[in-house]
Amino acid sequence: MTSKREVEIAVISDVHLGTYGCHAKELLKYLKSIKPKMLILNGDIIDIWQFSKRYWPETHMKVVRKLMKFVVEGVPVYYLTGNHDELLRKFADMHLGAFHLQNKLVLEIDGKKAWFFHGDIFDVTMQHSKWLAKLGAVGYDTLILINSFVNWGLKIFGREKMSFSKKVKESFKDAVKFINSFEQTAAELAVEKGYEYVVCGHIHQPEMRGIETENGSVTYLNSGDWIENLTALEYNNKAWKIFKYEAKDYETDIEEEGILSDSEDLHSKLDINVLLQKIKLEIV
Ligand SMILES: [Mn+2]
Repeated sequence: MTSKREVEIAVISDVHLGTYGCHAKELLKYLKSIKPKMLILNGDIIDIWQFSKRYWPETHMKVVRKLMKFVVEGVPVYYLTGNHDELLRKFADMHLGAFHLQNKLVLEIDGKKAWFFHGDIFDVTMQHSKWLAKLGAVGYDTLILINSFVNWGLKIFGREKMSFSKKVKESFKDAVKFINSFEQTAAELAVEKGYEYVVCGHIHQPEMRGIETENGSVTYLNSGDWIENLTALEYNNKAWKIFKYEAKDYETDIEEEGILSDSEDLHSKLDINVLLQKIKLEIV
């Protein structure tokens, strides 16, 4: 096997494990091909919304195991919550060894402030009260609370939750409009807060571009998804890029068999005791 590619920061989002659309095998190949110094999972990794016990293939479990392996090896892994895994929000700010469960993350990367969050808060705020999303005084966690409250309210009145995929189906023109205003809202909020990078997921639209706002400019990034685009964001040598998974790059490298044998290896090494021991070591 060829040596693993070193990546300073890798960001993935919208994997939707537990759904038919998820390209778990491809993601597994990608994760096995890199050696990240830090891994950011920017929301909707496990699809708890659509989760059914009937659909949980072995490859999906292998992705979870691979992520756990990074944690055991001491790679900082940030699991940022999304709307399809919003049940995890009540456990936010939980830290277990190298594993961190949070709603958002702010990092200083080579002197520049980067703001990571999934981005679903804009669904409700953009539709019902755009000013709310832009209100700098309201913290991100407060917005999440308001969002859950609005969704709860919608449910009470028999209306469905805000869902982006639904919007796409409704009309392509609306989707383009939605993506544009999503990116613009994220950029405006980030400029207001003094961040140089704003990194989202949620809209399944990989992107990397500078956005000008009235009050300044910001680099907007989106890690895309593992349903259609099969993309990740990678930061190396002071620059971001969008990684796109191409089947041809992986054909000879790790075939089915490789994945299987490696996972058997994982079975033996990655029992819960090893994990607990590791966590204990970190605490001591
Ligand atoms: Mn989402």
